[in-house]
Amino acid sequence: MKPIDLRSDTVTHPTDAMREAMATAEVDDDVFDEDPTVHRLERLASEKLGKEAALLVPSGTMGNLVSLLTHCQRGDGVLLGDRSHIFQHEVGGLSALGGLFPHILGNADDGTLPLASLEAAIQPPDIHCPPTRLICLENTHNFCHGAPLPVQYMAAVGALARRRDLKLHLDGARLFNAAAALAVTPASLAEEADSVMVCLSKGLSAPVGSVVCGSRAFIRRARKWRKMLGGGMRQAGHIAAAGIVALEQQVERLREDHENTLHLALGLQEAPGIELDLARVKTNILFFQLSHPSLSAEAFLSSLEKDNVKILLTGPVTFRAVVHREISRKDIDTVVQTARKLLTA
Ligand code: TLP
Repeated sequence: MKPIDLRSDTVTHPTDAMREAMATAEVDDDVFDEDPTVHRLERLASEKLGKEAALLVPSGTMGNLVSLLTHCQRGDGVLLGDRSHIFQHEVGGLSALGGLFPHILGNADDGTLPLASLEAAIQPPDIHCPPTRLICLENTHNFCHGAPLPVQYMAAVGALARRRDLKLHLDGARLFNAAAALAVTPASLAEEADSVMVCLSKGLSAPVGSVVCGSRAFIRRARKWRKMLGGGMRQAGHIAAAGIVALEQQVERLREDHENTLHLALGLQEAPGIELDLARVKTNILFFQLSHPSLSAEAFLSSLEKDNVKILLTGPVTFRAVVHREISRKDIDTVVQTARKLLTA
């Protein structure tokens, strides 16, 4: 029996339309910048994000790294949230490969970096200090319960960045989820950013790929960093073809995932030992805690798995469940029943 896999929306498989498009894509060598399908995807992505140009990269991690390397020089300071994916889950690539200095600020629970802490963290032009070059935001904010950051906040950080002569990079791995949750366009959320990375391989279900968008000059320089990192791909149109289907056919239905996530939260909050904050459930990511008199977090996790339900344990008693296209309303009901059965036994 196929497991109900809530570990991440990255587990989604390509749709039939994607498989068809990949098989029949017109392709050529993208390192020569001659793949027509990659060009189509990059045009489509840049239009949707309201930027001049775009660059297909193999992963979100590479997209963020390419962007940071393009904005900064060795020794530059980057303002980052302590719960950001770039800080926590990208192997420290910005320091290891880029020689960049991560200046870590506390994320508020809503995923924002308070304007006052950003302002206070900007280093003076002092011989002792790494020059602050870049602010990074994440929208939706994965480890802040998938919080969508509103347009007004993005605009305020953009204004601050311009005033203090900094660049702004947006990790928009799930920017389309944020746009759906806030009922705004993805371009309005990316407007203030000098660069934005969006993933095609998460809720949008493409098998591989992310796109970095920015000005023409920025993307020209980013292309060279991508090559240096080994991300120059040849007949990449086969991958881009699935990405085009993702952007054209999978964006509208993200709302369904958000509704199903709320349904999951409503069901789980009734189970004994589960604690969650319903007010924080805004997109497709649900975090909850377990404090049960007789069942440890590890035992709960492995019992769920025996019952065909996979989720992630992200802290000693903290779980993350991510809803996606391959999770139906019926699956959610099954998960809720299974969890309740295990916790009341
Ligand atoms: N996130 C993955 C894991 O790495 C945690 C997940 O399952 O959520 N930015 C954000 C906000 C992300 O959530 C991720 C992946 C990335 C960047 C990196 O994308 P990939 O996995 O394509 O390198």
